Amino acid sequence: MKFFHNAIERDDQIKIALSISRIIKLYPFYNPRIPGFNRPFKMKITNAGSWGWNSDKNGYGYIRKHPITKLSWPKIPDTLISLWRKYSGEKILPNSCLFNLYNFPDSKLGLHQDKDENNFSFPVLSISIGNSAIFKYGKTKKNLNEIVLDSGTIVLMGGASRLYYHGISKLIRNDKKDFFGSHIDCLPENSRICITMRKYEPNSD
Ligand SMILES: O=C(O)CCC(=O)C(=O)O
Repeated sequence: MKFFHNAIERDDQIKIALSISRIIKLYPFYNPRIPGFNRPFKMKITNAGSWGWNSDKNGYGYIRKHPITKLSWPKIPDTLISLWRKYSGEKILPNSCLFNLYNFPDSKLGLHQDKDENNFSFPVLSISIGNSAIFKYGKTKKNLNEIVLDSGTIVLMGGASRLYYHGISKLIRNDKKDFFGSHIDCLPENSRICITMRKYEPNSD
């Protein structure tokens, strides 16, 4: 697991937030549901790329279209692809980009491994924008580390850490309230967006 703190300058973070606010006009955030239990996650998602990650009562997986609007996912913004090129160490580009929206104070994401992609030789790269959050991670669920992810931090899970458990235990209040303010359409104040880029390989059968 590699952490690149302060990897994205504030103006570029705002550009990224603006590109997400354009995407969500046509591809709104929605609540994925926990398979089996059919309970909503405590965060919302939407996607870009050829494949979007989804979870519903039937299971986890990758889908081609937004489940509510039924539109094919939009292109991954170039600014995000540039960050993949700079930080992932991987020449092949991602074909999936998940946006998670966490609202203060209740949103969180339980410990999990990213293992719906079929080929784990490609890394997973995530970008934090907005409120800081507490990120827990480790090789097993019993031996966890904890780190604060501030806006502009990039996390790379590749090689030995590709299948590490990880999750968000808590959002931290942003008293400045100046980041996702009214100048960024559609994004609530005091929220956090995590952008996760991955390469999904559909099974050939
Ligand atoms: O919000 C984060 O930093 C982690 C996101 C994540 O683990 C996921 O979407 O699988």
